[in-house]
Amino acid sequence: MRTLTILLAAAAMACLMAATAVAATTLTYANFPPASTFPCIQMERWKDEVEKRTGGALVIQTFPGSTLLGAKNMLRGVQTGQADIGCISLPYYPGVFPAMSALNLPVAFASTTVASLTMWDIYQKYQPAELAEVKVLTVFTSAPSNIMSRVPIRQLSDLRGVELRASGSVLDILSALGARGVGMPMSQTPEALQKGVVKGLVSSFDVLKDFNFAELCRFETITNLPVYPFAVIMNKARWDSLPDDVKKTLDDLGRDQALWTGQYLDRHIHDSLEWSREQYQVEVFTLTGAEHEEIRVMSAGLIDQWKADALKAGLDADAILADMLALKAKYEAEQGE
Ligand code: DTR
Repeated sequence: MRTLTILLAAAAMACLMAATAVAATTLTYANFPPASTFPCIQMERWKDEVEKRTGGALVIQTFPGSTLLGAKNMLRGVQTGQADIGCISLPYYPGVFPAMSALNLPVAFASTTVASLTMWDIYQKYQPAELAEVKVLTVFTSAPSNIMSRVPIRQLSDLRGVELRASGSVLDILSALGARGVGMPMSQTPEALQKGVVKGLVSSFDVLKDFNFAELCRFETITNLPVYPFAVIMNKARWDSLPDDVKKTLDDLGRDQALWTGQYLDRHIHDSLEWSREQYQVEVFTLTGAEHEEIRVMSAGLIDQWKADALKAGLDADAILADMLALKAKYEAEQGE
């Protein structure tokens, strides 16, 4: 009798486990930078929200730090199903995203929250063909880009000949200002800095703390260069296989996640700079009004270049740009910027 009870209990347990296994779908989510950085912090928040909102029907298995896919093979890896979900930084794929790269233009975004919400609305309105082969789950941007370097850049003329790591439009702006821009994804930057291949980098200040770049880069120059747009994309066939209620839950989370990430990063860049001041006594330089104007004039050509490329890709460049600027102004007013 005892044996029978044990057997029955074991059988019941096995059925329960099988039922749970059938009910829960696991999706893999790849990311390229280390777990401590903001693209991965937002990934963990998205995972927690999804698991909560679907009551455990979806389980998200996260892979930070290029353990499943890296910065450059992320797009292809998601399209071919090596990962179900992946996080891409659009400026790492020159020419691939003619519409959404508008967010990388020098239009003086000062807030990540504003830039991320603007990006979400632009994506929703235009649904550009460049992202049609994947499902876009959410989008967000980095904060405005500044210089972090091992040599002091007190004024724009100090940039002459200095090798600085960047990507996308920031690379072009650096060349226009006489610096030597070196293009590479963020995930390769720690090694390039260590080895002295570059003397610094241009990105948002979160990386001072999250990569501990403040230890090597004791000099920070506030330049307010463009933000970098990101998209979280999912394999299309895998998306199509999800039940409608789960799809709706993920769709409902998209804008909320963009807002959450923007607010997180806006807070975090301040914490990171404060931490760097306390931990490493970093020096922070500000430029004069005339120097900011010089940056604006030197980078204005990028907007025309973007327009020409967007037109070539069959896009209504003027409409996208006008909408982006109108949304930026709207969200700035709403956020009290
Ligand atoms: N500024 C972009 C994006 C970026 C900002 N912080 C991080 C952290 C980890 C990866 C990317 C980014 C860049 O320099 O790539």
